Amino acid sequence: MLKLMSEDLSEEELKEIRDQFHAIDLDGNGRITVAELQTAMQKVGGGKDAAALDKIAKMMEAADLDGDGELDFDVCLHSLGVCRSQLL
Ligand SMILES: [Ca+2]
Ligand SMILES: [Ca+2]
Repeated sequence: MLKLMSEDLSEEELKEIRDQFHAIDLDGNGRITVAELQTAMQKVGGGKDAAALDKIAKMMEAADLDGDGELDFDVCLHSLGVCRSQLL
């Protein structure tokens, strides 16, 4: 999984994203829920209002390809950058 996703990322970039993933994954189960994502965005200054939180939920929904309500690390590789650029 990581090998596939890391093809166009440097080791450094991958490490940075993995660190961010772990920072967002509050209960440390290796998957990110919409609540964890919203909490993380608020911490870094995003998700200031209901509209922003709704936007996070919508992006989460769009990124959650298998529809189980949680994001795996490989999905987050793609979505973290998008979330940050839109919300910060
Ligand atoms: Ca989690
Ligand atoms: Ca999922």
